[in-house]
Amino acid sequence: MHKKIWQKIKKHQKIIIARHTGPDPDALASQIALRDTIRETFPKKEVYAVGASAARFAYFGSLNKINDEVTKGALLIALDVPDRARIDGVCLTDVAEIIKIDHHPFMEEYANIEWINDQASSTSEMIAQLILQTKLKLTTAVAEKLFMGIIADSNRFLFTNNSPEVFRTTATLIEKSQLDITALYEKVYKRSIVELRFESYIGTNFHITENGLAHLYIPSEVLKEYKVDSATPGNMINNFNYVEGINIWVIFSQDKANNNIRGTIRSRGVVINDIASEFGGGGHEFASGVRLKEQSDMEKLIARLEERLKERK
Ligand SMILES: [Mn+2]
Repeated sequence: MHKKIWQKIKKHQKIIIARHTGPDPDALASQIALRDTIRETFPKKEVYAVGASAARFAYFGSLNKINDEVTKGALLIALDVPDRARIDGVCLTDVAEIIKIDHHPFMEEYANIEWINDQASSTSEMIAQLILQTKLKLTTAVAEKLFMGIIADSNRFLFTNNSPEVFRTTATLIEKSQLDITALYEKVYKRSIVELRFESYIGTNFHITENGLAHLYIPSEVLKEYKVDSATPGNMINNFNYVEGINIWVIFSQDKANNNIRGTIRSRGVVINDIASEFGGGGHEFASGVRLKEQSDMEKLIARLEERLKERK
């Protein structure tokens, strides 16, 4: 697979690299790292990383704006995105070829080449392997981004997809590029006092059921009061792992701008992505998200998750 993808990269003059909407560190890290390694290896190629930017993760580097002319006849590499609907910033109909590189569970086939490894910790891990197995150049800046992508998506190897392979790949990145891990951790994990206060709010207000389901709805007034936005709860959801008596935890936040409710779900050892997809969402087995129209959908989702916990007993 590495060779096949390398051949395609070699062949195309114009390459567009996209990833999912609402980018997280893994999506951005893999995207910008792949763009930069291709540019480094093939200085004459036109390589673009597209999609909406995220101010909060600006340390990964900036993205490119493209027009329709660029899209025509280009190779599109879509990263970290299992379904075409969530690809950000590019029209699929005009491109010549599509390659998908992803670690989410399979959703639909939309590419000419699909490299899916749902056992990988992150898309960044897959891109690191691609670089290490081909003639793509590994610069320090590229290695730093991939390292940050891996630790963000695996939560410093805390999640379940931690094969010996990911440790080996990460060790190789560190060794080859002499990475200053402490400095990189600071970039990824430094947060504001506002977030700390908001985290306390969530911990204090969680409703916890008998079966170990913690849930909370945060209306926009509360988000305003804490000076955070509707995406913040999703970004801090992993901080509530390893709490005794909590097996599934879900935070809903009102998204006034889009007139809906964002829901972020996590669990420890309980599959939840099938339930998320019943509500039009999706994600990984133990980490999923949804967008809901009404508060009544929220109640229904909570009831389904509660049922799942009861079945387990
Ligand atoms: Mn990912």
